[in-house]
Amino acid sequence: MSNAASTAPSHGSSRDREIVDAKVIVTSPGRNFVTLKITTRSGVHGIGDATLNGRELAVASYLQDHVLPNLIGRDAGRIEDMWQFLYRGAYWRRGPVTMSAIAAVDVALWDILGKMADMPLYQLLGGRSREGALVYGHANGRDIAEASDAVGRFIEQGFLAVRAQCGVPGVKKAYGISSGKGYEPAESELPAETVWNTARYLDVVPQLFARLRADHGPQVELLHDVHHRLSPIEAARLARSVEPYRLFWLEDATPAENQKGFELIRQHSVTALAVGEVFNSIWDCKHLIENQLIDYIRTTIVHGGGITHLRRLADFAALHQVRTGFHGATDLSPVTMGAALHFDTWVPNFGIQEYMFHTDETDAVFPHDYVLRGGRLHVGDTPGHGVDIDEALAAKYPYAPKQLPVARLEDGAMWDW
Ligand code: GCO
Ligand code: MG
Repeated sequence: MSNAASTAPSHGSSRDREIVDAKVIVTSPGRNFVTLKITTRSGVHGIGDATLNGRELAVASYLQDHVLPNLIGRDAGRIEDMWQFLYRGAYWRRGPVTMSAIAAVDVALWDILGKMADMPLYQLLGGRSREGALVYGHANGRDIAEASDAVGRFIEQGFLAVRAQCGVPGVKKAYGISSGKGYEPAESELPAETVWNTARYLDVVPQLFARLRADHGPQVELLHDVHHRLSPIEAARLARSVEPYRLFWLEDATPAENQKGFELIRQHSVTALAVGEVFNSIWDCKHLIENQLIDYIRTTIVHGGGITHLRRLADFAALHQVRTGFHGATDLSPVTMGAALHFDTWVPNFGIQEYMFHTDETDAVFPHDYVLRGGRLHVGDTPGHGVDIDEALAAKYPYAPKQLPVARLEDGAMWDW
């Protein structure tokens, strides 16, 4: 753009960068997404994802009612100041709703900055550290044999890393098992009720991974998500029992409110641990990182206050040899995926990126330029984060309330989901 004709819009002055419009777009092309679109006086727009699965309208209202009035008239180029204004200035800090709203603004402003600079986001962050971001796909099956077939299909498609989940004998609806066309946990207006049995689960998981190594060999990276279901000592037992199968990581092995629990797991096992998809800030993982109780931090851009905050978190993690492993389920929109991939392309202590395919409807509403090649996702060179929203198409998919399931024990008591 530096040699563009003189008629090209100027972005040089704070007047050109003034935010003149900001709106929240709620759409449901297969599942619900909340998107923020910010436009400057010089006509550049940026978008940010604000989706919080099952609680979408809380973030939409936070943005609409409490953030948008503050944006109009401000300089879109003051990204750091905007972050501090929304975080410190709100008085009420942290929490998933607040941090998702802040993330949406932050990502939209980085997108605008990239477009104004005519540079892809990874370039603004400091340039490429790698050619593509290693991703893992989701294989699941009602039993071990089906899960192994599913892993095989991912390997055939070129995936180098696969997360594997299988049904638990005697448990009707285990975590992560699809009911047909792909896994999407928020399927009903009111939460589906599932029943959990820890003992049966602890028996089946080592058998699953023994079978996966026997069927698929030592090369493929294998991952597993416990989804916060175990007590610390149960998690320690599981982590130890899967050691022979060298998992890339064991995720959310125990709820992280009690961070001491991770010390117990560490005392008993050398299986790598990942945690953090439900965290919102560096303060949620500070203890885990500085005590080297985890190996991968999963907090991602949309729920962790955007690029501005995640950059700080990743740098802090790097000091302690903790690598990134961003959450990337289908409830994170392609906007988050695009922004995350630029981040992954730059961040020196990258580990892996979760990747689930969005539906064709979602991909059409959010045109993007990242592509999967050889088990890695590659970002394009479109200025900004490379993802846009087709507002006319988005309007065709009205919001449909959906909540995540809940888990109960066999005696009916509530359990962790
Ligand atoms: C994962 C996650 C998801 C979450 C979902 C919640 O590791 O991908 O655990 O499946 O449950 O993103 O909204
Ligand atoms: Mg998870």
